[in-house]
Amino acid sequence: MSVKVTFAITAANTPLGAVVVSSAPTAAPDPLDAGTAPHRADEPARHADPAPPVLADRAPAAPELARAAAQAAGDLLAPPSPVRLGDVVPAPEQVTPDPAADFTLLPEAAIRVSTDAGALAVGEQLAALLRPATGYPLPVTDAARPEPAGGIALVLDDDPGLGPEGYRLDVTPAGVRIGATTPAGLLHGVQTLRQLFPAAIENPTPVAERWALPGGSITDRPRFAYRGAMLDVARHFFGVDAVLRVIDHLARYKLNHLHLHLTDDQGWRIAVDSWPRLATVGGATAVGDAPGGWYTKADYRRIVAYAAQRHITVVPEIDLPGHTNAALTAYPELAPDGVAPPPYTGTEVGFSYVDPANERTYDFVADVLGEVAALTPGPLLHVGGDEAFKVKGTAYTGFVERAQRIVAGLGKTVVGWHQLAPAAHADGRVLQWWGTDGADPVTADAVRRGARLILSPGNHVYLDMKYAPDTPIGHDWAGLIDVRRAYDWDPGTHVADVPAEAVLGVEAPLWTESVTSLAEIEFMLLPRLPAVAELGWSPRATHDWTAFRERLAGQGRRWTAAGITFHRAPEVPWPADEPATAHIPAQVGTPTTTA
Ligand code: TNX
Repeated sequence: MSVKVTFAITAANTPLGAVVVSSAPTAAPDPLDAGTAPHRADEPARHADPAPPVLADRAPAAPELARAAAQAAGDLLAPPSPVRLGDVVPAPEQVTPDPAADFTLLPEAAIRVSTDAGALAVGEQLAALLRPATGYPLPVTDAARPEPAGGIALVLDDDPGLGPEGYRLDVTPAGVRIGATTPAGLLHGVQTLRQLFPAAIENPTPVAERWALPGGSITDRPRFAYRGAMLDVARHFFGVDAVLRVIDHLARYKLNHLHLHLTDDQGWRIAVDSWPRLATVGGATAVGDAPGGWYTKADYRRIVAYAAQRHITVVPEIDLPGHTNAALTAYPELAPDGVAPPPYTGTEVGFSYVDPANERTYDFVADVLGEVAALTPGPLLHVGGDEAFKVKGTAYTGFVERAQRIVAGLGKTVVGWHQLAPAAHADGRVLQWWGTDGADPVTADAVRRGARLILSPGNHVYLDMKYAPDTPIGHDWAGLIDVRRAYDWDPGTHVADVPAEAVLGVEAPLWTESVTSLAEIEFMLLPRLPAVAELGWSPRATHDWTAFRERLAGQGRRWTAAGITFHRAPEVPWPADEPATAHIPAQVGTPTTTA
């Protein structure tokens, strides 16, 4: 029995105890502005200087009257919400603050939801988000026409202007109302509402806090229909719980697709009944001799169901014809020479392929894609197609065209990396563009023939790239990607000669050659994933780095309160009172021993 010594990165997942965040503005009150002069609940009301005695022989001057009014109002003034209505990531389409309409959630509040199973499920999710920190019971009830009534109403409305994912959120003294045409829209509204509460709402245990919300209205809907992230579970394997947590991060920023890169040279991660050795043999390895693993069909269904509850569609990828060493170790008959290669635990690419000249290869493709399609309610099936350096010309395009027909025969829409471009068009096909130079005539030509694009420019959204030269993990072949670089590009105009209408949306891939734990996943995703999410969701008119970095800074406290690891990128003005516990440790840690 061999003993492997690995180094476990110590996760910074230590939820802080009772964090009370109260960042109400502390500017000196203007005595003439009695209605808005801020003060904090935990300090005595700021009274103006004692009003001078009113002399009988003259009428009081206006400033004196104002001072007297301010004094009378005194403690009755509620402190304003510590969050501004526009402090949301991704930036909403339209924000209309009403400082006179702040609302405070009280212990007796209820969540009232339209009578609809999907809306009720969103109501339960909202309650689950708010109960831990508030400690309030927040019962969820349904009604034909729910009203806020001092709590929160989630209402399925007939407002076609909002589209399938939009919502309208109103905060008034009577409570909160979120309206949408679908449960997905309600959930996006809920994610906005979550960010409008004080950051302590993320605490896993009750916090003594005034749960104030800024008054006003938000009307919001996405710019692009496809907003995604990819997790490579092949280079390193991540269990179901880690994937579910990543899904939570996607939902928080209104992403609606999770692309799972399920197979590669270093590991095959999904059970296939008709070719069982793919998982049992091909799944046993990972980069650097890290532990392998694979998802049973029940595991995969759990991921799909958890994502679906959050209105996130899973896009499974079986990478073909290259990136297949793990499959070849399990089934050497698919290898061009019929000989099993040794398992591969390095990080090179482009050396392996299933034999495009062997009919058995197409049985394999049809069986695998058939089983994966049957597990996947979403319409998209990703067939990879990248870096098959040894399958050239018509051997490559012929293989891709057959794979595309197999996908169509399963009733799914094919997605592939943009290397698929030279192959014949297939109805509805989607190319995932990961280039680093927007001048790409081959892809532009595929678009003219009908393809649509998901944009994942390697030098902007490859979240396996380092932030800076000293980032402890990650690559730099596509350059360093700091937060600004992840944010400062426009999916609508990025690829030359591709019109915005051909762009389905954006996706941030996380390749995991150097990523070995959930803490490291979070460190690479945050804070760049919200930048990509904003490109996918927010209207271009809101694009503004200076404003974005301020809004993003507010997320840091939330991640800390929730025990989420992130990179304190220096270009983001994180609040000074942020405890510095969220740093990923350098590549040192506690040695753990696995047999
Ligand atoms: C390229 S981009 C790859 C992956 C690697 C990644 C590392 C693409 C479709 N393929 O196989 O993991 O670079 O950054």
